[in-house]
Amino acid sequence: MAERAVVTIDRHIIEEERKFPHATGRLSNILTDLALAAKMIQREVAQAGLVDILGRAGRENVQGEQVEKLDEFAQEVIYNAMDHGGNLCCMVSEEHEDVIPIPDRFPTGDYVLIFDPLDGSSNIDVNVSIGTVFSIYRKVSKGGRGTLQDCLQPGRAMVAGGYVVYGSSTMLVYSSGTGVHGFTLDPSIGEFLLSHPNIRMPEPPQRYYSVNEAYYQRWSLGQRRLVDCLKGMGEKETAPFRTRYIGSLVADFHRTLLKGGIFMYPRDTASPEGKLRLLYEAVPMALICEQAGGRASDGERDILDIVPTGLHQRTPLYVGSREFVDMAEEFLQRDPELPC
Ligand code: FBP
Repeated sequence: MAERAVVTIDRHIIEEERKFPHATGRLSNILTDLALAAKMIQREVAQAGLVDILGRAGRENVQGEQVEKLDEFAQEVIYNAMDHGGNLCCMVSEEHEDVIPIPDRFPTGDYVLIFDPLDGSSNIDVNVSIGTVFSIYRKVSKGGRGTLQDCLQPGRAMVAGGYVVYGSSTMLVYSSGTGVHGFTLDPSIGEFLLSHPNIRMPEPPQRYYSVNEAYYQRWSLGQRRLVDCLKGMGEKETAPFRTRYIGSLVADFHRTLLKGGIFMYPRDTASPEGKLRLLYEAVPMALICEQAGGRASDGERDILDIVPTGLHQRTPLYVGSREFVDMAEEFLQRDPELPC
């Protein structure tokens, strides 16, 4: 019986590139280098309990959070995989305050890489799925080396984006604007193989909502009424939803993408701007979600329309099935005020 065509991520990237007659191959190089970095991070994550890679690195990052050793490892792996290929003009990372320049000894290219090396790091020590998130933009400034201007582009200008989820299996999900494709790492051959071509959010979607309800008292009235409604307790008669919350954005989003529903990280009295970072958490998920037929909003507008003003700016996030994100916006716009 004929073997089903095995499509590695390298082959898929080249086939996608052929759809763009003027492609230089540089974007493909960036995506394949990222896939390599993901394999190296996966190997370390998989044996985290066996080697001295769990726990804190003993320093704080720009967000004021304690940095985990695996955060640092993932940061270094991605930086070293991407700094010398001549494809990038600069990088931005959750772990670095400023724009990361390409070392002078290496040539630069026309793309910007923005990434969260390891998202959900608070779950590392307890063996819960974590992830890497990335987005790629074309350089807009004049001259060789990248500038802040190149890094503060709205999500609509992204040329490719996605994430890696290190879970029961390791999957890389990306889009370069022609649909969403998922690849599962086959450890026996060390290759990401196409396992989920052309991912579309299910219609009708499953009725899942995902939010940290421990912050209920800190939410706006609109947010509280929304969650009450999702639980079938609201003024509007709604068949109750089921809830799922892992506390790891990549894992919560991946479930929402494949099953439908809505993931929310609202703004609240402790984080009036929201907690999640616009550039390297919300925007890449918004691209994947929209490309798969869903929506991503900050409660008022599409995440991909937001023009960033700072590398580490935060945003509320509502992402998932279009009808549920629309519904969330209605509730939020009716009662937006945060409690005093
Ligand atoms: P970092 O680990 O990258 O700082 O990520 C933020 C994050 O862990 C997300 O992955 C997750 O969705 C959220 O924070 C969980 O926050 P909370 O513990 O407040 O629910």
